[in-house]
Amino acid sequence: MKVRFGVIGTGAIGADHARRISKVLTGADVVAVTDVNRESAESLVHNLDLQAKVYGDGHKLIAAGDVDAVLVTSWGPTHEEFVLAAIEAGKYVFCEKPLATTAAGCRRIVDAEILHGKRLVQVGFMRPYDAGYRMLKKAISENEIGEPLMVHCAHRNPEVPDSYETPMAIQDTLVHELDVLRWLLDDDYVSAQVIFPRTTKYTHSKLADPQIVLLETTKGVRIDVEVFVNCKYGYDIQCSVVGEEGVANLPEPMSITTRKNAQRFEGILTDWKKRFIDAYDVELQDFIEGVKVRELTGPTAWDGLAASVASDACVKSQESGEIIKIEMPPRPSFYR
Ligand code: NAI
Ligand code: ISE
Repeated sequence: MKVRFGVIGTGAIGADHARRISKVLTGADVVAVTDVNRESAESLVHNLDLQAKVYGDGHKLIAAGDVDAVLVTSWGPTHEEFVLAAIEAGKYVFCEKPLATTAAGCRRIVDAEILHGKRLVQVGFMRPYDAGYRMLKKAISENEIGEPLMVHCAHRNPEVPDSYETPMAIQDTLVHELDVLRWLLDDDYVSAQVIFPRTTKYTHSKLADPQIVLLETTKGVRIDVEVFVNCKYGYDIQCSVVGEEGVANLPEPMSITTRKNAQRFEGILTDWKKRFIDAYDVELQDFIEGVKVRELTGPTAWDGLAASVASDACVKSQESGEIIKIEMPPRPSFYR
């Protein structure tokens, strides 16, 4: 039996996920789509040659009898409403990050899922599915570099739209590190601080860019993440874990080395879609397999909440400049 998806939000990642579900992955079809911009939903159906119905809104799509699983790829502030509606309808839901824009919103989702009594939600944190991060995790768990002491990261985008403002560096961009580093270190955060270096001339008045985020974990690991979203030269994700016995670095994406005109060079990707293309494929295939056997194993609503609690602290620190304590509520046994 194929898993029948309904897609809410047919913009950049919604269209890309619809493509992978219908053309790349196995065991699923897109049977329903909706977007506040109806033309966008209609052109997706046309471009991918889908046998899918276009719905007037997300709630009608969730209620549709032939939709088994909902893919939420609309704007962040709409996620909570759709995820809660899917849980209420007893449907599986894959929600792109952020699960909700505040920790309070994530908590409402966690509570609703626990009340339902069975996992229905997977959050679109794809980095734990990336082969490079998996290698890094293996090196740490097999004690190849000893106990981790420090982590140095960079999250660089070539550019962002004008609608991208200072808090989005945390809520939209850093949130990937907030998730993957908890997973990598098997740890939680206890404090966060954001500091602002000299600002690039390529930004605008509502976006302080770059930013440096300093995090501390319960085990005392210190993390620095440079978030630089107008770096111009490419989409570049770096992660270096310094342990007691050695250092493990996230591998660079595979690329040919070209020798030409007395130079030797390697290309750098510019698009997040390409950088994590395999990870997106694997995370969604994993969700499909989970829906089939009624047992999801990917990033949970609790992971969404944990990232959001840390994210809220970082945004507070952006505003005050202070070190903000992070207090994670105790993890319910449901998510152990
Ligand atoms: P986008 O702006 O390209 O697309 C969002 C689409 O949702 C738009 O077509 C918009 O009209 C539609 N939409 C907004 N509100 C709606 C509603 N109430 N009902 C139906 N449709 C609605 O944005 P993009 O880049 O595709 O991002 C969407 C979400 O995916 C965001 O939460 C973003 O953070 C996340 N994302 C995750 C990535 C990842 O690496 N995991 C990468 C890019 C985006
Ligand atoms: C975007 O929404 C993503 O999720 C990308 O992975 C991230 O690199 C980018 O900064 C975000 O805006």
